[in-house]
Amino acid sequence: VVWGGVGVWGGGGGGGGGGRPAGRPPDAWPSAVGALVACGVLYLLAGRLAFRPSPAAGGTDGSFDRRGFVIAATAAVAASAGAGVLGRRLNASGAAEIAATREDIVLPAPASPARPVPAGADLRIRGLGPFTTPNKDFYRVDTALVVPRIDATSWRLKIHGKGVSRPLTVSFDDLLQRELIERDITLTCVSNEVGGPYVGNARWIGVRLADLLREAGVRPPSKGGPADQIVARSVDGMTIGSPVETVMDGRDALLALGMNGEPLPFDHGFPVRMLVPGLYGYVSACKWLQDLELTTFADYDAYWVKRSWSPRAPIKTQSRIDTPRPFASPKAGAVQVAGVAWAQHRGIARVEVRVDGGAWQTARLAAEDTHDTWRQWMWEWPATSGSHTLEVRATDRDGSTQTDERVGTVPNGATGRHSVVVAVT
Ligand SMILES: Nc1nc2c(c(=O)[nH]1)N[C@H]1C(S)=C(S)[C@@H](COP(=O)(O)O)O[C@H]1N2
Ligand SMILES: [Mo]
Repeated sequence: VVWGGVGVWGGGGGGGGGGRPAGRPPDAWPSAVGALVACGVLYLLAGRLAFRPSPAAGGTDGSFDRRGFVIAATAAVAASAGAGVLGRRLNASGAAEIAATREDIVLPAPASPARPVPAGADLRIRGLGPFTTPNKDFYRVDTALVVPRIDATSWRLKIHGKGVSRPLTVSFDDLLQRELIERDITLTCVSNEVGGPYVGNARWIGVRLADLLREAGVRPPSKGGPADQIVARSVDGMTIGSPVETVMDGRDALLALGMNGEPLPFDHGFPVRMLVPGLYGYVSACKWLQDLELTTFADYDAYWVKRSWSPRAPIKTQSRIDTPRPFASPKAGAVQVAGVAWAQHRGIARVEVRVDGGAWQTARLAAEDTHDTWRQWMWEWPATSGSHTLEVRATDRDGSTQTDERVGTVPNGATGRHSVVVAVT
């Protein structure tokens, strides 16, 4: 059990650093090394604990090397404490000892509240997650070994670079005093495989990034501005580049301070992160933000772009079957097939399902919240016994239907249709 746990831990961490969005071995090293160290420690401890024939007794009844075990265990505890200290040193903010300021924050009511989620947006079907993803269940994708803990009272954001005629430095309080907007936005990771879990929907509160940029004198390229890329830099050194044109085209690009009614959780970028509806996270959603630099795509490649991912990456229209689960065995008769579909900033117009490659059937769509959010769907399947393949496809409001062509996540998001095989009894 313990060995399996270490495997999952190391593997999961590797996935976190390496698998998403890029499967680059170097990013998986820290957790791979951690897993190896853990395996070594367990091996040593297991050796100490093993029952061994006692040479003195000459028998086969076990005795165990208690002293050796205590020494090894003590060393292991000391080593892991050391690793913890080292880990905190690795934290770029150096803020481990700074008391969390998060608890004291009271987010003011937004000047522009999100409209209530329409009653029909959540189909409340068993096996289908809620329309709004609770913070504790929201996927997390980042390269941080140790989650940065930033003191919001000393946090500052700089806005500078090409075409910034009035460079700005703002504090967290400055942002709180500005006009806050609240919006529902579905975030997706480019490393999400077809049918994968790296997508979630939350109600965010923050300030309009375009307003701040205009105050800093920034003009989008279409209005003659010299910068076409805005590079967000986090305290842990991540760089995320977004098109200035997109950020300033009127969509609700945010510097987000709150998520689902509370200050951002540390895992999701406290105190401030960026969000741009319609763009994958690695080109829009910098967490633990501390710097915004206006530059060009020609002059600068952000972190994942240096690692073979595309500089620009709008979210592709996708859909997922959440129920029935793969290899489920529902009873013949009416079976609820349901899931989610997303095409942020375009919106979902249609979802269709088919069985065993037959004719496409139109699913019932849940009420639309906004075109920046995902949409639930369901289709009642008159299921007959036997093994069947369910397949889904979505069409966005631009009229494009999800392609059947399967491509992997690199360099700008997976395509293909999600399918699920079930055995109806
Ligand atoms: N500082 C920092 N911000 C980051 C990342 C990161 O590794 N470091 N990962 C990005 C990616 S790839 C995604 S998909 C989103 C995920 O945000 P979440 O963890 O809040 O879901 O954060 C983005 N912002
Ligand atoms: Mo991502």
